[in-house]
Amino acid sequence: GADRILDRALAGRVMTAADAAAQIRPGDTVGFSGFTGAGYPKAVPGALAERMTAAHDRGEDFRIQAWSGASTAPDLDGVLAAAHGLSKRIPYQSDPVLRRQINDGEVEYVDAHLSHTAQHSWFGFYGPLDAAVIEVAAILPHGLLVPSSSVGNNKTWLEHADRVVLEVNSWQPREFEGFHDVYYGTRLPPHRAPIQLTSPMQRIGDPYLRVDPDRVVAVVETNAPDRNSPLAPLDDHSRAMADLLVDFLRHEVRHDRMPASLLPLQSGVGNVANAVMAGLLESEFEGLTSYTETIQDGLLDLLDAGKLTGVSATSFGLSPDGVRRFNASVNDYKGRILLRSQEISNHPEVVRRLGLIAINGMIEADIYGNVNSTHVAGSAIMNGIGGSGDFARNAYLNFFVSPSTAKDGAISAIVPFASHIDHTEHDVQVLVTEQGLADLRGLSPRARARRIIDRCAHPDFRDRLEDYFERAQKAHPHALHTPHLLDEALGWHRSLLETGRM
Ligand code: 0RQ
Repeated sequence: GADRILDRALAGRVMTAADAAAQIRPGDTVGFSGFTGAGYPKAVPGALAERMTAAHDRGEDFRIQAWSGASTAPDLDGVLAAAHGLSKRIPYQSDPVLRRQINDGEVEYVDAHLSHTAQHSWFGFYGPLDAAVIEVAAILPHGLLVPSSSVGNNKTWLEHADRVVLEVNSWQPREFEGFHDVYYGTRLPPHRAPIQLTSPMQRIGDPYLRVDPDRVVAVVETNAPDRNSPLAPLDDHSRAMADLLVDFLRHEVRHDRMPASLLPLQSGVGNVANAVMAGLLESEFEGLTSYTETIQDGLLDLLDAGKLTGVSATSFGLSPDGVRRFNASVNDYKGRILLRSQEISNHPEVVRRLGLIAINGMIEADIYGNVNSTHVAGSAIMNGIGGSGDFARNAYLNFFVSPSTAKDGAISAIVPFASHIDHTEHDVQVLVTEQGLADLRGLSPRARARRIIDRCAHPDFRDRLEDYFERAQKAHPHALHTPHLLDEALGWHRSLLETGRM
């Protein structure tokens, strides 16, 4: 559309996706936009994948390193992986084809805290960034860009990359102008200053991203939707976990550990997180705020109901129905939704200051409260740590939630020893399964074990956990702080690998 590219020089650099993809060379490191399936480039990755396949057919090597905000979509991670075009991927993914290649050893994956990527890139820990491919909603004069449905690491990639390719997606609402707050005050140590953000909806930056127009080598026009995945209908387990969690928040308010309007909420992506938002919708809570990563349908519901006064995030993660609702009333949401860079949405300093309530999923927890968010049986990656560490470690109060079993009851989510640890026992406060809620605050390891086994384990596995715990205490009477039977601690996972069951 005519209102999408308002810079004369950059309008002159419009070209096809195929021509733009030719700007990316074998061996390049490329920073892509995209976070939870929102705001990723829709056309250039596919055109690049075709060039990679053609090069491979000629017997030439053509692979790149890809950095992003977080997960993208089949049109980006999926096509590049299918073309065997990725050598390394940072910092989060959830694509089935890419996951298989990582687990097959074909692609190197650096699974990093999402608040760390931008600074680690600036510190030079990852090496130079050759190119950036960034989706925007519009290009304004003088190198100002209206961001798209996610901000992610775009500010950093735009500043850092030698060559910039912009995709202007006219499917994204032009009304996005004014929805973003891009903070340009970050500095590198030893010159850092405090981030002056003291309430979730406070603006501390600019509504626009900036780019040096001289570095923009291509502009591509697109009109394509984000990857908007439908949400599964709420099942009994999600509802049960949501009820437990909301009831626990009531308990915290009654004990004066939280105001009646709670503290800013952060929730991970997925059905349980969405169920918790649905639980809050049905509850008496009002005047809620959210400082989170991703805006799912449940947060829109809370905004629509007037129970949530505002939400700060770095991306959308809406269902097709959620997108329709949002697009139909974009202007009504202006001022109540802010998208920031992920270095700010997930910033440990800000998370600690605001005192978040952090709610995230897990794969498994052990009886002492160590949490595994990322690996199956210790070795195979599922998605990645994402923002869960940024939030949980620094929150006022954190929850890790999961059904007590996986794969139709074959696997226990509560195990003697976690096969991989993303969140240590020191960082984990409340565990929730459909069986119950274990408040671990202020408990010693053995008290935690009793509570986790009693409250959270599935009845099919409870006796065996109990038995492990009792025998571990008898076996080492002078090592009773965190009793373990080292030969058996990972036996449940060995059994999973050998028999498909724990
Ligand atoms: O796999 O579909 O093949 O059966 O894991 O599990 O129960 O559908 O739950 O979608 O909430 O995902 C931890 C992976 C949970 C997610 C995790 C298998 C299970 C299924 C998904 P199938 P569910 P969810 C901010 C927060 C890390 C990032 C994060 C995650 C699949 O929450 O990636 O927190 N978290 N980000 O069968 C073997 C077990 C299992 C298991 C589940 N114990 N053993 N497989 N599964 N438990 C957001 C961002 O950072 C963007």
